[in-house]
Amino acid sequence: MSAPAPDFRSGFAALVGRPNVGKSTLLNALVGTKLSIVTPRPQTTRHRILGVVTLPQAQIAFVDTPGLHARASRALNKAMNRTAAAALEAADLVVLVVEALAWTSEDELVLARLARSGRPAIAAVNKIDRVRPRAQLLPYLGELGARHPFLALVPLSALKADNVPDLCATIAAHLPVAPAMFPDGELTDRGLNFRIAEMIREKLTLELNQEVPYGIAVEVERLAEEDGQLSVDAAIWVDREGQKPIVIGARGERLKRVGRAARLALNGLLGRRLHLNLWVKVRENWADNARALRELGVE
Ligand SMILES: Nc1nc2c(ncn2[C@@H]2O[C@H](COP(=O)(O)OP(=O)(O)O)[C@@H](O)[C@H]2O)c(=O)[nH]1
Ligand SMILES: [Mg+2]
Repeated sequence: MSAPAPDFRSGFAALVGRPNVGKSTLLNALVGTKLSIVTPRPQTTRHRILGVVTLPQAQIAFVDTPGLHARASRALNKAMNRTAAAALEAADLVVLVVEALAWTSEDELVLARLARSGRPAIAAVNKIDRVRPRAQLLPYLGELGARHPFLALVPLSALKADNVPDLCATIAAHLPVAPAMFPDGELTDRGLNFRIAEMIREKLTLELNQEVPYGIAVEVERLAEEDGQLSVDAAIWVDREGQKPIVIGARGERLKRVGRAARLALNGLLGRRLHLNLWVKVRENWADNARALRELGVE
């Protein structure tokens, strides 16, 4: 291996923004693999997710965060806001993710947090695939630039992986000169149990109606090598007895669909065959209970 370049740059870049602007989709596009789960529902991301991009001249440790949101009344939502705020404070650089042509009071709230942190910031203007003609973006970019002294405004589409390398290059140029923090090829600090649990939660969230997903947590209880495949027992925690039949579905059909979808996605992602056993368990009001949150890994 050659010696690191003397002007190699590295640091943490936090992806912050209101729920649903595409932070997790962007993290996955940046890293080139699915590390963070994505659904059309706000507040899908509950944890801090690290995704490392190593370039010839720089290493960027991206941190995907739960969306900062107003009206956080449950313990779970408060913990999610704390996680996002902590990542923002610890970052060398902040990437504020916004949705092209949209600006809401929740964006305003996140920007206020960012301004208070005093961190250097870049704005990633996401979902430009929806903007036709593209010239419509210009006044929006002008207004955004007037709201805060961003180092740069980068229009992109995380979904179509359009202009994502430009964001990397712009961030890299603004990181401190420092050696790499992670070995080349290391993409995340999250282990297999976490990634399996999250994939199950994604498939479940996609299946469920409006109300239930916020009361769902998934925990891998056993993971073992058996006959050349991974055998996984996972618990799906609901916070009320009444949600159990909703998750299981008539004759267990819904749970079967979730298991099948998660298994197929994980087969592709991990390049391994796996066998999934899912159980639905009740833990009353876990989302309001600080101890239960810690036990379920929500920091
Ligand atoms: N059209 C379009 N949709 C996107 C784009 N990026 C994300 N989305 C969608 O926006 C929704 C929320 O995405 P997600 O990454 O979970 O947002 P987060 O809550 O900020 O992490 C999902 O339905 C994504 O497919 C994009 O570039 N274009
Ligand atoms: Mg997310």
